[in-house]
Amino acid sequence: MSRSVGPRSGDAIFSSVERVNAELFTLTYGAIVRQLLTDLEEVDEVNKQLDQMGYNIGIRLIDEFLAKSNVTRCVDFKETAEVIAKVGFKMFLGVTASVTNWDADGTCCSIILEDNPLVDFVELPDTCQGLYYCNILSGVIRGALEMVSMKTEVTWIRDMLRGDDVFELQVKLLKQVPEEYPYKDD
Ligand code: MYR
Repeated sequence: MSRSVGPRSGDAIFSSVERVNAELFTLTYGAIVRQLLTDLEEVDEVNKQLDQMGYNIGIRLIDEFLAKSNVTRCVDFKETAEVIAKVGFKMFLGVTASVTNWDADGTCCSIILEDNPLVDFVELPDTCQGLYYCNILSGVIRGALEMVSMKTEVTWIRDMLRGDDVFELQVKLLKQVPEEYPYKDD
């Protein structure tokens, strides 16, 4: 097969580099999960560990997110959820998600992911049926939101690796800690 030589457009080079990066990221994540399964043996322990790793990433990633996205304070949790789905997922995973299933008081919703690069090439064996393969994502969201004063519980409701049609993450706002104004008004 002949390889084309000569100039290529910047876009073509950029997209092939991006694709390789995305594949490397996906394969690296898979290797981490596989190693955790080997080391910890119990699927529940792997779920916990992935969540904790995600949390540790989330508490750091929020600074980069706020700096790069220019997102300012959200007026309410509804706006926050939209920002996560449309801006956060795009920035860090290259895909967007949708927000649905709001409860009456606007403190609980579902984030739906139809496309999830973390699971490209992934098929779970029967021994891993209880595994929440993408649990790192729930931890990232929980950690990031905690840094902007929102205590949340993030739970997987649907998972394509378990045969569901989409990925669905339920995000529940447990507590919003008001940020204290650091100066005294005279
Ligand atoms: C605010 O009201 O202070 C802004 C809150 C914005 C929170 C955005 C959190 C982004 C989390 C990114 C998750 C990416 C998952 C891959």
